[in-house]
Amino acid sequence: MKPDGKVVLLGDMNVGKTSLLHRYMERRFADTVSTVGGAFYLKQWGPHNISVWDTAGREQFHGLGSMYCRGAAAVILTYDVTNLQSMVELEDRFLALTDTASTDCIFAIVGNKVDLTDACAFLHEAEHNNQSEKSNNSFISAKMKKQVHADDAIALYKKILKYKMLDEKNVPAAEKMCFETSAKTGYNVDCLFETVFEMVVPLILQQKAEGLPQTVDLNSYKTTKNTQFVCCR
Ligand SMILES: Nc1nc2c(ncn2[C@@H]2O[C@H](COP(=O)(O)OP(=O)(O)OP(=O)(O)O)[C@@H](O)[C@H]2O)c(=O)[nH]1
Ligand SMILES: [Mg+2]
Repeated sequence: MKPDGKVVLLGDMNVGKTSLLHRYMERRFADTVSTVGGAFYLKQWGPHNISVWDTAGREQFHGLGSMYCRGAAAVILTYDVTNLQSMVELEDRFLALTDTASTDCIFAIVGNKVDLTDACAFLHEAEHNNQSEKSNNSFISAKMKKQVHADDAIALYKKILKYKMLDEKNVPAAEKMCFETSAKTGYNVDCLFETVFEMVVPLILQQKAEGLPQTVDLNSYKTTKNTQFVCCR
């Protein structure tokens, strides 16, 4: 089955790319091993099949990144809210990899592991799972310092627009495309992927429409041939 569109997760090692994708597709949080190369899931979204690529954040696999991004309809740039360096790397190391993506590529910026810093994300699972013994008190004792804030993600989004020479008026608003998630509790994970898939649909339709003239060319070529055949007889 040929996918209709491609979404790629990029970001430093250990930020939780594999965990986010696993949470969304398998509906759970499991132990992961650091990704080697890349892997993809196929997601059926209405009549479309979207491939969602998980890439390796390790430096040694960096060269593969632009290959995975080739023709991507959306790129999800992921950082860890407890690790400032992971945000710095997005701009320094990962943004340039998206040069091979579609010119209309949609960007989302995701701060993961927010369960470690924000009570609402930590308690998220508790709302949906009565067996959970989580409490606000256990959160307060475990809380970590948030090193990257939502404003920093919005600033990066605006830098990306500049880098891509895109006009803010023609792209989704920064506030809509910057997310804070927890693969561990599931907080905001569905919202992230569903927002991205919704936005990718018009692009898929456009790519399909652009593919149409080729089909027409092929048919007219056949017709010409047939006509010639008739003439020769
Ligand atoms: N607390 C918390 N831990 C998380 C979360 N997401 C991932 N982790 C943990 O962070 C570590 C790295 O997660 P991965 O999903 O393997 O990270 P990755 O970005 O795929 O890393 P690479 O494959 O090396 O690029 C694992 O120990 C996960 O259990 C989260 O939302 N909250
Ligand atoms: Mg991984």
